[in-house]
Amino acid sequence: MVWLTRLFAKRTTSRALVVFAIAAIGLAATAAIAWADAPRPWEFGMQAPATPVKERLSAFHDELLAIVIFRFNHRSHPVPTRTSHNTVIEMLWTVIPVLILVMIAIPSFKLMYYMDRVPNPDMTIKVTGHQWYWSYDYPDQGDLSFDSNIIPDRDLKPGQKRLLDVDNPLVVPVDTVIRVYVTGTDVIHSWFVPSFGVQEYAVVGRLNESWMKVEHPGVYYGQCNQICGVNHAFMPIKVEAVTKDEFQRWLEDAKKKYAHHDDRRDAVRVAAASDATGAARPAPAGN
Ligand SMILES: [Cu+2]
Repeated sequence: MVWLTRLFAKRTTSRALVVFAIAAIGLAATAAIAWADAPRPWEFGMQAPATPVKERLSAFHDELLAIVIFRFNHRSHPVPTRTSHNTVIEMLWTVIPVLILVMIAIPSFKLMYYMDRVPNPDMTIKVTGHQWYWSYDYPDQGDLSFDSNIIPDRDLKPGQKRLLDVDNPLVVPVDTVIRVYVTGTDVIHSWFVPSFGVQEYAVVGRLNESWMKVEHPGVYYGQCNQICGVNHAFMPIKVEAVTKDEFQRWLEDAKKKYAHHDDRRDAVRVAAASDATGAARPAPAGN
């Protein structure tokens, strides 16, 4: 192989001779090894292909190599291009992405802080995730609390949304800054209401905080979006945003309606895991 190295080193050697020599060596090597191959001392080129894939890989490599030999040699390119080790280009492709990232980071951080800081909350709601329903507490509204369960398919009334409507929706007043505490009692859930931009993990033993200020009365739906068990898909969230007057009226009724629910806090209920639609869920005890 030393003679080959010298051959390359000689500037006067014709390219055609070099290519012919390489091809001859390649052919000879392929013929000699008889369909078995392993790395060899002074190996020149790739190992012989033994599969259709490797045949194509080798052929592609050889095509490119031929182009490189004919196109990019010292006679065709006496002065090499400086597309590598080009200080200007390297500066640009470092600095421009940094500037782009900074441009993204500034509004991104502003938004993260806006989401994170509760601006002088008018009221607080505590959301608790359970396998597989939510419960809602209004600690500063006379400790009102109740469970919110999916409406099974068989009980759906016209107009109610399958897998989204619940028996007792969360009711909140509009134009009110509401601090939302989120926690859990069994596994990790996540209270996710897309229209509110609120998505908060419900973790046992932790009190996570988010906030919302609903601007328009209406009904908003969400879902648990942390895989939390067999009925993960059947613990939807329904929020009714009402005017402040309507909210006060609802509060009066709700305090009576949910008054007997105080024993619920210690209750651990396991939903019927056998029914994938949630239809066979037993009615929560105490309702
Ligand atoms: Cu969940």
